[in-house]
Amino acid sequence: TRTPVNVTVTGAAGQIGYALLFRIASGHLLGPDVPVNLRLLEIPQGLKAAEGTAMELDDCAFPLLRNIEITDDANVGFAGANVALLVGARPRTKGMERGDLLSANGGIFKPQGKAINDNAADDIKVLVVGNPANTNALIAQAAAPDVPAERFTAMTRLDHNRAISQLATRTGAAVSDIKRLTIWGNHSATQYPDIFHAEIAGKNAAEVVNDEAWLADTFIPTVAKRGAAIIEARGASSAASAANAAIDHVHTWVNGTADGDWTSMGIPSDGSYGVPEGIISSFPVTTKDGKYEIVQGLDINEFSRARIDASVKELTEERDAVRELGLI
Ligand code: NAX
Repeated sequence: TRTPVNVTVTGAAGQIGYALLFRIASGHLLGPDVPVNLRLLEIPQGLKAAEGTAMELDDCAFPLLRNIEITDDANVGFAGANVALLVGARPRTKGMERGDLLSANGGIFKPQGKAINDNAADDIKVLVVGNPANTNALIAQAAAPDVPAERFTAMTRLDHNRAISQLATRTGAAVSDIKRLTIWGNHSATQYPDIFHAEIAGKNAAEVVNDEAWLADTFIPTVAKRGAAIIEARGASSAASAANAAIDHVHTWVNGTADGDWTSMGIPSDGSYGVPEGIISSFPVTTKDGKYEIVQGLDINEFSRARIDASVKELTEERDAVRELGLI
């Protein structure tokens, strides 16, 4: 039998945590034959609710779940972690400026990055879900100099999945027929969902759609503002779909992309496609044997170039702001 994998979830008592933990414990994160130990990291006010969630996890009698530890100490929470899902973050509240938001999150992600550096397993893989996810990932990464930079990633898989779903609805295609969609840039309203290299049942998606006005005026804003639309409809932000995307992100990273397809991940740029090296930006990536690679050689048209550049500009501004704050 396999040794259990240690999975740490921060913000475990939150709504994404509640949708996420049961799927990790039932084997959807790593596979149906991989046992897991769960470490739930919360702030002191969240500990009691996390204990309640752990009681429910016990009550599921999941065959793959070996043990659960609950803590508010990051050094304990990340001890021996093989996978860390950083979900807990400080949300933007009324009257908060971007600088306030970045520094509040720096207060969370800098110490967590250090705790990962000092305590996690050598093969640690980190996914940052808590917003602003790309820049929070950059802060954590900068605080973990002994961990290879590429192990710090940010979630744009929810945007990726949303874009596939919108494209399927528009074209009448099955979700499973859509391949090679790309989210570029920041997980924010400036993100760019790119269908120019996507395929629908083997045909070029942009040619199937053949409607640039729909792309510019409907598709892109619908995907980019979907989070706000969910809040408007549900009275709460995306939780189950966000948890599902986190599962997808890690599952794909560990288990690989299908032949002929790719996914979208926020990863440290190596300078590809003119994205400044070091910022954590979303790219098209293939994965294999627990490693990812940026898909190279895609032809970027003017429509795409302008939108990638705009989102990347926002990321470089966020990087400059956290640099100024001494967070990286
Ligand atoms: P909740 O407010 O329901 O839960 C957050 C939890 O994090 C709380 O239980 C809180 O006690 C805990 N927490 C706060 N600071 C912590 C710390 N320093 N250490 C450990 N735990 C801490 O939020 P939820 O709806 O679960 O969303 C979590 C985050 O995901 C938010 O930042 C949200 O903006 C972000 N999202 C990111 C998405 C993405 O695609 N990247 C999509 C969904 C979601 O909006």
